[in-house]
Amino acid sequence: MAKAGKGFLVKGYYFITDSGLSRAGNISDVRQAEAYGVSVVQYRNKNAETIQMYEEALRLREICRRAAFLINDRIDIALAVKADGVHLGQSDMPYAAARRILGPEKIIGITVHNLSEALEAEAAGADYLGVSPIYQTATKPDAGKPAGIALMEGIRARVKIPLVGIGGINLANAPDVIQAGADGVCAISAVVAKENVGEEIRRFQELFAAAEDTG
Ligand code: 3NM
Repeated sequence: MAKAGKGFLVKGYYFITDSGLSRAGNISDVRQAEAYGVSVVQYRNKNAETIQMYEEALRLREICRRAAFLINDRIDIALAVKADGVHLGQSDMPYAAARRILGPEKIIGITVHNLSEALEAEAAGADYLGVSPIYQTATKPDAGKPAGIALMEGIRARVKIPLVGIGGINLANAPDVIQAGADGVCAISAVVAKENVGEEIRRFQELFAAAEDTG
């Protein structure tokens, strides 16, 4: 089981489910993500009924043994299935309230779009930040204007907790995001929509290994 709270490290490819884009379904995709050694699996489902989310999250919880298992937005589902934590956007439950509900051990990640949100989230106690959107994305139509890697660089210079880039990231542009200081990258359409999810994850993990080799 992944360590929660202070010992938690986001590193490399960060997996987020997308049942709309997936070919083989969330269960199969998360099995692949776990098998290929991702540090985080985030269950994100904006359309499902609560009962469907609960039942699917329970199954995914069982699959994620090495990977930290996080739930997007839904603190109630995270508690109900004993997830390792949650990922919260700027219009989800505020960090302090989420922390009171979840207690000190659970992982809480926060999406930020600028430096001031990043500084605020770190000061509040977030375990890691999602920095978004780096590039143009069709996966989240309301993601807003792409910030480019300058946002990652600017936040990296001021923030110590782990940073994950998201939004329009693919195998071609991920090296720039890593170079800008990202500890992890999330790429949904570049992985989940592909035939062989595990193989695409492996390619992303190789980019991180290559970046470490060259310092
Ligand atoms: N959140 P893709 S962008 C889930 O900007 C999500 O906060 C975003 O998908 C944000 O890798 C996004 O296919 C979707 O661009 C990312």
